Amino acid sequence: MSDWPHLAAVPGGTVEIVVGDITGLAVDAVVNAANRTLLGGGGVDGAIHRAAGPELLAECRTLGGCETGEAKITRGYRLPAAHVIHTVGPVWRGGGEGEERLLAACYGNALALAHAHRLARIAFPAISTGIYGFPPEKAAPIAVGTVLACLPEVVVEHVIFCCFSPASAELHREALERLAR
Ligand code: AR6
Repeated sequence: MSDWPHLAAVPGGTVEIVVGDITGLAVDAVVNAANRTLLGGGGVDGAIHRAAGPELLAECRTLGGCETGEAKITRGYRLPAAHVIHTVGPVWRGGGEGEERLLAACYGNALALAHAHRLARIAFPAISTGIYGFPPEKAAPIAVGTVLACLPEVVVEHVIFCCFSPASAELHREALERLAR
């Protein structure tokens, strides 16, 4: 039997950890780990643009890019998710250039935008831990800790960490078990 999904009740809502492809999730918003152009790329960004179709890129062209740590919202087009919240994670440069603060800002700003749009269910990938090289074992507690801190303050009530591998999911579960007590 699979260890996943893993579901936990926390102050302000519920947190779920799944292993899979975020483009298949029928939530109010999926978060995209984009770059500052917002014009597509590889990894989860490429997968989201492929699944959403060319209308997503057309809307992204109107947004004027996005700074690292900030977030912008579009419709989801052909995705099962209603919206995409695009955020730009930091490139890992050894940890001395504000990478941890910027990664936390991605999660916090994505949740604030979801709150402003009255969205209840949102799914995050493990931002920055692929092409941008953020060590996954450092990223998971920042992701989980920021979500736990924000959840009581926002209308968002269900957060899914959509991990691409069981190893990534395990890191998120360990962080959740440690930080949610
Ligand atoms: N569903 C869920 N997670 C995924 C998927 C998917 N379909 N595909 C990959 N991941 P990355 P970054 C995981 O590289 O590090 C792009 O070119 C992946 O295993 O997608 O923030 C952008 O345009 C990893 O755990 O994003 C930027 O230029 C996590 O998603 C740059 O990459 C993030 O990996 C952003 O790099």
